[in-house]
Amino acid sequence: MKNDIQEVAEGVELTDGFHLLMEALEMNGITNIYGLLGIPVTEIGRMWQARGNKFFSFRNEQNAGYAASVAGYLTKKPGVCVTVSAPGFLNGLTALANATTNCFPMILISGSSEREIVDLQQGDYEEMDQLNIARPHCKASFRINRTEDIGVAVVRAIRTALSGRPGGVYLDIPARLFSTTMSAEEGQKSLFVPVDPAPAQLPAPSAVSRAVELIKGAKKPLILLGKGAAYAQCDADIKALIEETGIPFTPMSMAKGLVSDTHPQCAAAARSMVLQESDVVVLIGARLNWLLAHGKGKTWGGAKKFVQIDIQANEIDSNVPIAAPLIGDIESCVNALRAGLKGMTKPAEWMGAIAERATGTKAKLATKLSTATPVMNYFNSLGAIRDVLKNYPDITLVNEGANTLDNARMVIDQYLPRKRVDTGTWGVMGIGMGSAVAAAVETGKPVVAICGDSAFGFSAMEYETITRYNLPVTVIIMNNGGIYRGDEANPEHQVSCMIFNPKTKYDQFSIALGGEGVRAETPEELTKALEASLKSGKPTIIDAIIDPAAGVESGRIGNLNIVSTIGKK
Ligand code: OXT
Ligand code: ADP
Ligand code: MG
Repeated sequence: MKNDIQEVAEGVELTDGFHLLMEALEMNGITNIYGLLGIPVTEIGRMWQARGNKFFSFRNEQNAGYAASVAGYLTKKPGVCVTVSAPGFLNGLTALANATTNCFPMILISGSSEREIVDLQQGDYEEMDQLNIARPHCKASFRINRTEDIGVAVVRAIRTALSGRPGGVYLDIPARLFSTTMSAEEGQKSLFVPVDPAPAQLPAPSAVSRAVELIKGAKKPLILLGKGAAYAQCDADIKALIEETGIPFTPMSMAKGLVSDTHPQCAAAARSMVLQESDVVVLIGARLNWLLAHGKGKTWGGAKKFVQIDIQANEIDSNVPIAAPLIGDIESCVNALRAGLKGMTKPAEWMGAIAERATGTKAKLATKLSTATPVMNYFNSLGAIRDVLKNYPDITLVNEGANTLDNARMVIDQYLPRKRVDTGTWGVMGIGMGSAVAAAVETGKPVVAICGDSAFGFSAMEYETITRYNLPVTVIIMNNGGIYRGDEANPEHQVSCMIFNPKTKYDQFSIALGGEGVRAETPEELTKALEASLKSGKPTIIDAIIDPAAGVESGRIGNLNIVSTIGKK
């Protein structure tokens, strides 16, 4: 192969693929890599660290990938994950697909086998046609074949991940390229930084006027904030739009805190009412997918019109007709709306009705949160957690599970933008520990992960990653002994497929992996343990013992669970 030939004169200083890749990443502001090392990428980790950068080494690539994707979401720069070939690549691919689904910018870099062997299927070490396997699961799948192309490939990956709708990019590097050499001077010249990789995209003036007219004519307008709005990092503009127009808003789960859950215009506690009764809904960075019942049916009540702000033009009309599409970046669209809506009459009566409903719902919830039970349930345990977390508005909350997810989302207020990371668009279990690592690393602040016991199991071994890097992460495991519930009866001579070993002690697991471990059986014990953990900043698992009968099948999405039409046979 051409690459193998050293084409430079003797005495000329050389560089190689490893160094060019690292220099290209560094030049583009990447300082943290999440990954798992082995043939052929091991040297990247060692050299990356030796150069003063951070390599966060995981126990399974899937979790490293989740960490990279969350880093991308939190920083608006692509998170980078490095894996070995075939099996490592496939583990990482789940996370790359998840990043793309969630619109998080991420780059998965995998070492791969040599083309001549893969293409003839001659059985190389960890042989796999990774480039083509990755293709349907991300925005773009690129291979680098020549050292002089590394600079352009990295830039292309960054621009693809960030521009338009953000997402995942796969970068395939055949093993031999890492050690292929070229002139250091020429190599240096081949590296560069892209100009404006996520350019502003201004909405058309006619589209803005159409949306403005619709909103001005509404009697019961509603703003619905999605995680695209949180990602956009134009928090002050969105808050200003809400306050200047007086329109109530409700957040999707990861948009909680973009404008505080305690803001007087927050309609989260009257969610079903506002979805049903509103007449014009302004979607900002939220898709009308399953999480929003596809914009139709009884969730949405009577006739209504949608204004939809999104950067991806073909998202419009994906499920129902959109009366006023606003295609552009959220910051530009929101500010264009603000200009057009200046002086608009605030929907005071509508806001008043919502506030009344929300006050009633909150009072009902407050009673549940303070009602003691012989064994903790989701409400009194989460109530205790909520009261502690009020004093720590800038911790990141990571949340996964079914009942654990749905109830924590309902009970725990968020006060600041991008402080909640959860199972996202796919409702995927296993994002917990990877997300916790990334949130702690990227924000430099403490993290609390509230995980169902099933959910935690998907990434449990990464708790060792957390203790190894001594990250300020508190993991609260809502231990009800099973998926959804822990009280399912065993069939004859078998263990139920929905339950776990009731002897499992997650506090002891933490101690075994070098962290602190506390068992909490009452809300008071939970409060004490959480406060102590947050004060100490030490990695801690709190094993919160929850009544095995407290949960419901599939949490709040039981309607999606398919059951046999003819019953058990
Ligand atoms: O208005 P109404 O009356 O409707 O009330 C709403 C609000 O008004 C009110 N609210 C409030 N009240 C008072 N005060 C305040 N402040 C307040 N705020 C809100 O609360 C309600 C609810 O509000 P919400 O949450 O906003 O609205 P709602 O209607 O729930 O929203 C709808 C949705 C769809 C947007 C929302 O429900 C949502 O985001 N859902 C996401 C659900 C999800 O993704 N679930 C995870 C998947 S479940 C399943 O797939 C699981 N698996 C299978 C599996 C998966 N997922 N992945 C992989 C890789 N493998 C397998 C597994 C294995 S879950 C699972 C494990 C489960 O076991 P665990 O042990 O981990 O967990 P436990 O269940 O705890 O045992
Ligand atoms: P949620 O699950 O919170 O409802 P979604 O992930 O469904 O949110 O929707 C996010 C939407 O935001 C996607 O359609 C994506 O194209 C869009 N988006 C992401 N970033 C921007 C941006 N900067 N400007 C405009 N739209 C964006
Ligand atoms: Mg459980």
